[in-house]
Amino acid sequence: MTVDAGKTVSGINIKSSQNRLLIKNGRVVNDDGMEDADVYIEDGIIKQVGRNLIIPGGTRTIDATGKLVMPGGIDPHTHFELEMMGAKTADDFYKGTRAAVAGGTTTVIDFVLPDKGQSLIEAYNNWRQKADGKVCCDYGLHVGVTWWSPSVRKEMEKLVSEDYGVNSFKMFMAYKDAWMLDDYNLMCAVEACAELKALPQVHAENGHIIARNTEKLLAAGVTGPEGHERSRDEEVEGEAVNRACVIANQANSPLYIVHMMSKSAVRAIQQARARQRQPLYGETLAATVGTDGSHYRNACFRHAAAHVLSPPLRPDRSTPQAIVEALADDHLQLIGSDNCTFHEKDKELGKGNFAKIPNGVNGVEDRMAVLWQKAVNTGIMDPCRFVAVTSSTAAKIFNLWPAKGRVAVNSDADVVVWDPRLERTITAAAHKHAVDFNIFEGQHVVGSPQYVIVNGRVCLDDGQLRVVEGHGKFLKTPVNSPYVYGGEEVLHSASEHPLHVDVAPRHVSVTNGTPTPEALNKHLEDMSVTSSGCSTPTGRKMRETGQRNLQSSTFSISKEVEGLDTKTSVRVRNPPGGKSSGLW
Ligand code: URQ
Ligand code: ZN
Ligand code: ZN
Repeated sequence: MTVDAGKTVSGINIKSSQNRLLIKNGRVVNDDGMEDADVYIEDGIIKQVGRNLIIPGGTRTIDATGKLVMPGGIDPHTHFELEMMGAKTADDFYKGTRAAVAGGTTTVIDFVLPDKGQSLIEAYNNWRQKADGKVCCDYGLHVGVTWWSPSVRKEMEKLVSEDYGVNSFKMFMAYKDAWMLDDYNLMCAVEACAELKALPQVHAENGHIIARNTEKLLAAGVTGPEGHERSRDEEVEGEAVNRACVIANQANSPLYIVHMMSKSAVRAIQQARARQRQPLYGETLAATVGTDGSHYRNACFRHAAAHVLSPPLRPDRSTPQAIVEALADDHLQLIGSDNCTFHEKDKELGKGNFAKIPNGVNGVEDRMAVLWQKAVNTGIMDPCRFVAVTSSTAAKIFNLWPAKGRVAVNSDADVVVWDPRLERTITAAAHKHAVDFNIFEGQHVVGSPQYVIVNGRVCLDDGQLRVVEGHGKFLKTPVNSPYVYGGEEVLHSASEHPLHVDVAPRHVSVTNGTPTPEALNKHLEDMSVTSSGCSTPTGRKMRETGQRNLQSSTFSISKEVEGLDTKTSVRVRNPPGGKSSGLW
């Protein structure tokens, strides 16, 4: 067992000395409200939330005065220890999840990506073997459907069973001659997901157009990283988003579109929502809000190639803010990282041919701080919506709610104490990734985690990283998520929703993206400390299933303390899956 960067601990029950923890004087932020409350944690579970708690002696106390106490982040999109395009990612499951925890993320969902013709179960077992002993936080798995046959359909059926615990499958409309499915097979796979009550996910790009454009660009002598974006511009992404939505609608299936990178893509999903029967979920990336495609024109190959991912960053420099606004307005529902890091030497495989540059960037560590900087410090998003898009919505979609994605009694003790005033500059020299480059290099951010608690263990302790290799566990994600397939009729327009209240996002005064101390204080004070304090669009209220028995605590509390009361007031601007009225 490894603690932090290489110290070995054996025969020590690492949890025993830290199994009771009180987070005092903070402001608890959930996706549907905020409340000034203390949080008591025992044996990895949140046992009490409120004021004047009765706490046993010997409990460690963290003072969270002036801090926000939020559910740990859930990154729904990582690639650790992935082999692709002749290279292997720099971040393995240890270093990748260590970086995640450093940035406030306490759950990741990685992708099993089988080779064409490979058994999905075999690939799943390989992924479990790579990850189980290494992860520093909990993790789940999506499985790629990279080829199609009746045997694949049978394996999907097995994978959604309790033995395997998979509830989402990713299909590729790009990477021709590798992972791409044609439309017929894509539709078969989407239908299979709907029949199994799993969630289909798509990588939406047009692989045929990309292949043809690549031939033409290379023939014209465009061989550098700038050719990557030119071979797959916004239109190529928008077309595929629309086609994926049509296929899902024909299959009468919900759909989750991963890594949406452009205004055209968001426009396409918005248009589809106006006509679609089932929910459509849109995920964007930290990379999309934190940087842009101007880097592809950098004269340094290393620099430009380090930004290559698919779909690419867009040269339109208004894209990052537009994507943040789409997240705030529920046109997009969540933000992942697509963390898929390659060292410089691996990116060099594409020197002389941009199509051979291994695709992928960092993001799992900086996802939360970058979004906070671009969205909350600019006044575009309030902290509740921040929690929704970085954590709670992923928990709901992938059926981990309310154990994950919520600070409430009986939820897992995955908690972040967020210091909205902590200032730092992102740099590869200080990041926890294994990779030698950071696409957010030099960015100044205000707001970062001070403490990160993973299953009740303090893994970031006043800024000091104390992760434990193997501390995380595999999370089985049951199919038939009530959020996706719930009994309630899916609503398509905000105004149709019985709880609809139009509330404008709260804005704070900013100078160059940095809130003034007065504005920040006002922003935090302004927010009501009741559950109605957020202007965020919230999803439908969930049945709080799977709650643990409070009495299983080793400490007997005389008075049961309820979790945050979120039932008194619910403000909904848009239903889950986004509103359909009006073009973005
Ligand atoms: O397509 C993806 O999600 C992975 C496999 C590679 N990363 C990327 O460029 N988006
Ligand atoms: Zn993809
Ligand atoms: Zn990916």
